[in-house]
Amino acid sequence: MPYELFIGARTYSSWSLRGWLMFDPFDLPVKTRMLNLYGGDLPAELAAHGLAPARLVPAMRTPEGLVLGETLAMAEHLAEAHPGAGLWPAAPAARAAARWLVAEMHAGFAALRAACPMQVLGQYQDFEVSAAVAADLARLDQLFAYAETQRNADGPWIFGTWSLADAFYAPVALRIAGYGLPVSDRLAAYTAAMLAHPSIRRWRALALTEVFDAPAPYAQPLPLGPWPGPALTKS
Ligand SMILES: N[C@@H](CCC(=O)N[C@@H](CS)C(=O)NCC(=O)O)C(=O)O
Repeated sequence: MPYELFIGARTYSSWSLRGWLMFDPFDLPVKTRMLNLYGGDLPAELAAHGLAPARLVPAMRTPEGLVLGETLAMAEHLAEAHPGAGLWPAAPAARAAARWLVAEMHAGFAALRAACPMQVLGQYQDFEVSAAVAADLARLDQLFAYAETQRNADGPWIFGTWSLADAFYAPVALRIAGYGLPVSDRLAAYTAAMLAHPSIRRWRALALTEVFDAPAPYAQPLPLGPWPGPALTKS
């Protein structure tokens, strides 16, 4: 039995995407199961699949039957179980910095998350960036600049090669894309790399098959333009 990963709507569920990005880019086999994020009683649905006390998505079950219902625990468990898969950066300083960034993502960026719910349908036009969102974007750039000083490898990802840090920051890149947020060259390049990543493209292709009852979740009162190609993010 491979890992089982229980997720919500691919179109909107940023945490589900984080969970999936702990598997797919590392070639860790996983069976993905879709739950109804908007059914009204997610904890009961999770319990019906034997996942109590998990109450949010993603949740996962390991091949040994261990249930985990928080992304940080999932990340650490997978890194421990697959030491050769490179989930965390190999060098201790980079690994510690990656844990810092992941923890700050897990706990922070409240303004950006609230103002720009993740969606992969298109790019909202004319989104007005509040001071709080601008401050979150500035903090993001500061953290990425710091990560660059801890890198041991070249590449487009936060620590050079893809790591769990990128799994946690991917939804932020998709928010930059989905709302046309004005960002530094560093963040624009990261967003472009993320839009081109095969796992992200696969995730979005499946998201586009999803159908939701009207009104669509998280719809913004703004025109929705096409999903940006890598060259279309603003800087
Ligand atoms: N801290 C959790 C966050 C998970 C989370 O907020 N998931 C959302 C979907 S993106 C959810 O399950 N929402 C359903 C609800 O709040 O009832 C983690 O790291 O796994």
